[in-house]
Amino acid sequence: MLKKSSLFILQKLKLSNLYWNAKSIKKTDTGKNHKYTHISRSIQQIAVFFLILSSFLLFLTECNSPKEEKNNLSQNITPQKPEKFWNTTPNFNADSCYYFVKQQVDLGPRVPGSKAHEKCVLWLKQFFESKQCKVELQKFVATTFDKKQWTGTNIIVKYNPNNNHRILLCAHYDTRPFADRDEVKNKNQAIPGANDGASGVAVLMSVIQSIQQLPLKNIGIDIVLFDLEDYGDAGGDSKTWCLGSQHWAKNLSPTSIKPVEGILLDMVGDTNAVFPKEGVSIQYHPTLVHSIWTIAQKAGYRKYFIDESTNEITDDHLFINVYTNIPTIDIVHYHPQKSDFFDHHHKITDDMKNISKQTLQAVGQTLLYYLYQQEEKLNHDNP
Ligand code: 1BN
Ligand code: ZN
Repeated sequence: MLKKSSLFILQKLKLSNLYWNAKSIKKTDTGKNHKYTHISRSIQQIAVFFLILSSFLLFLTECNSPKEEKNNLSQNITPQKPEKFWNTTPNFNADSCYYFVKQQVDLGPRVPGSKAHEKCVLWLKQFFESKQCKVELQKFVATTFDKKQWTGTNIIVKYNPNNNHRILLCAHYDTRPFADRDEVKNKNQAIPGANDGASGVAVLMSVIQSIQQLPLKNIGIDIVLFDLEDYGDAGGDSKTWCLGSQHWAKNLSPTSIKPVEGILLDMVGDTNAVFPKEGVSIQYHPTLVHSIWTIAQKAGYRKYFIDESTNEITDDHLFINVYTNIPTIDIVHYHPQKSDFFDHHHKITDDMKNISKQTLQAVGQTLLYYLYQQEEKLNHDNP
């Protein structure tokens, strides 16, 4: 458990003890200088005391960083100042997050134009308003690839609406109207969208809930829950996907404070989730990708936040990056080796059976750590 520097001091302690003992023995052997031996013992005791004290202090600083960071620091030669946010960040509650996924799934598929979709909008609006956030419903008209016209609704949530340093967090809440990757008999059914839809929304709900424990003062958060993400033409033009985010990105309010950066969550709840560093994210905001993956790995979530990258994935963040100057990354379940999303992608099996509290925890806690790291950074900038 002790890191190298502590062990080094302990070794020094042992060596210095041996040294002093040897010296005392040598002096007393002659039968002379008894007084000198007595003084040397006192010096020895003081030295031992200070060495024990410094080892103890080093041990205490070591307890300040999470699991993997301790191992990393043990190989690090330059000692780093521990960051306070590891200890102050509120806990993510995976139980309530799981329940938020279930509540959405229990509404039925949130397909555009359906009662479940309408209920979901009102339920989300009420939830965020109950957490002291400002909520705006951004209505828009869109035509899908099958020539149908829809009135879509993006849900825009503002936490600390007047704060100048804003971070965008987003997900989509609509679900795909057809399970076109399932076997023939299921292809025309709508998917439950437990992972592809509900999981990202649920994590953002739980993040806002956790923040209530220790309100952020230096940063504001814009949460945007996009509509009509998943009504695209599989194998067709990428612009047929993500209609809500395309509308939002092309119509940013000129009077609103623009977020400095954004994080999109998509399919973040599956039992076997892996989140590679995605191509568009690396292209537009490499430092944010690095920060998030570093935090996740130090927090012990390396199993999910893998050290692999993938090609560009069409998702809401692509259009945010193309149409705005808010550099945005995507935390998205994708298997680089299989070049595919999760096993139940666009199948009727995208249900609660495959949702894992551990995966939700990994994503939610990582996001919270990042937000409180930024909060602490801004504290140092404006003490
Ligand atoms: C991701 C998850 N997408 C929809 N649900 C976007 C997408 C999927 C884009 C397949 C192109 C192909
Ligand atoms: Zn989808």
